[in-house]
Amino acid sequence: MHFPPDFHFGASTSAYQIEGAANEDGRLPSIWDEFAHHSGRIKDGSTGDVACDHYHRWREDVDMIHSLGHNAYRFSIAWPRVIPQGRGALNPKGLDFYDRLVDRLLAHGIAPYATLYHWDLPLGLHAQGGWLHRDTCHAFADYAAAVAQRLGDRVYGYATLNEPRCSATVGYLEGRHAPGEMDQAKALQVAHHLMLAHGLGMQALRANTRKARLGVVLDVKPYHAADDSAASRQAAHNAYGVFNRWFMEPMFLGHYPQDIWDRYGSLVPTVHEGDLATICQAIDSLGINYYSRGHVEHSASKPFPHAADVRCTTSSFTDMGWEIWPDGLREMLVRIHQDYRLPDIYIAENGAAMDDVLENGQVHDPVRRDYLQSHLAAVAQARDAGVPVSAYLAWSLLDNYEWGHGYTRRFGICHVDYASQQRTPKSSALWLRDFIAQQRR
Ligand code: IFM
Repeated sequence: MHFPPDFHFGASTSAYQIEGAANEDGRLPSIWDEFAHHSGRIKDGSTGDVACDHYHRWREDVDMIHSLGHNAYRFSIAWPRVIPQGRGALNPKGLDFYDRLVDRLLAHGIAPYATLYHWDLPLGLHAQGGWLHRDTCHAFADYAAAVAQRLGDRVYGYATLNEPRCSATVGYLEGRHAPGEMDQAKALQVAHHLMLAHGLGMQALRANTRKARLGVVLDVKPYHAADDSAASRQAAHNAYGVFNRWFMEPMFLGHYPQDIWDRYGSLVPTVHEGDLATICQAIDSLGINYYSRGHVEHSASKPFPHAADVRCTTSSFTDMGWEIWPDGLREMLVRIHQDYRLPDIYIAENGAAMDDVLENGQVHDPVRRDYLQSHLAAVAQARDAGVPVSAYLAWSLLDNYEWGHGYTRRFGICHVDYASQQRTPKSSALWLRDFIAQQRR
């Protein structure tokens, strides 16, 4: 494996999952505060009120990132910290926090990658319709402009949204994430509005930056048929369309995938004239989040895309129950490059939840180390095949609040003892540090 000297290696986090300080310095609640406190749907009943207390420990956290040899760090900005009601008055203390964070990263030679929306919609906006309402897209663009005016080109890469598929599907169809709805038509309308917010947000970022790299972060997955039947192959094709093409084609080609649109029938979203042109903005860089593949068979009893998961008996799985399938990362990189010819792609998230144990001040996590190594190899193979991949950011820097799973899943390359807030780099983090150093030689 060989990566060029300017390749970025680092790790990712998101605001609600690590910051804590939920009621400090003018921050108001987001849909996740409400959901975590009141839905009864968080596995351990926990909230992000304290999380990793990063809001108070950000200096030490940046120093730790530096000590691990990373030259990039991806974090998200909490909209309810910066514009607590979602629209209107800016909260200077909120922006100050990210301003200081960015400066410290830069002082350590770490490129800041900032995501503007990682699922924490201000509750005030949700009360007015939230993502079901077109106005929220314009509020997002105003927020994007405010952030870019303050942080400007000190941020290396801005992403408008993290995983709009997940916000829309898990939040509005499956009900496992905030705001906990279960309605396919609403999920598709929300997806459309998220993409519209991305387009308007891109315009706002473009108008307020000169050299920062602008784009979006999408979760991606290849789908493989579990058997050779035509029905299962069709289910895999359709599932790929629902998961990936539904978002990539509007954003990169300016239209919805017609085959999938037709299959949704009366559930399709309301699309205004000009929306798709707004959504399809030229981006500088696409972030992809890759964890696993889909392995499916046809199931007539399931709603479209009629695909049922099949557990592959020869595979290994993470603590999330996700199949470890590194070649899917190479496959997706090559396919996205062939289909859309984007100028740059980076891995914005990739990692594994494991049942880690802190023993004698150490965490030995060889399965996670192998996971990182095999996925880095997949990135190197994609680069060798001509795909322009510029960065690999592991998910996550820290064990953190894993949404509906609360604190029961550990994704960090650094262990967090939530009682003492002590951070301990796991053996995978030390392996990655040495791997990066070896690449730099
Ligand atoms: O923790 C999440 C993250 O917030 C978004 N991508 C997937 C991760 C693991 O589930």
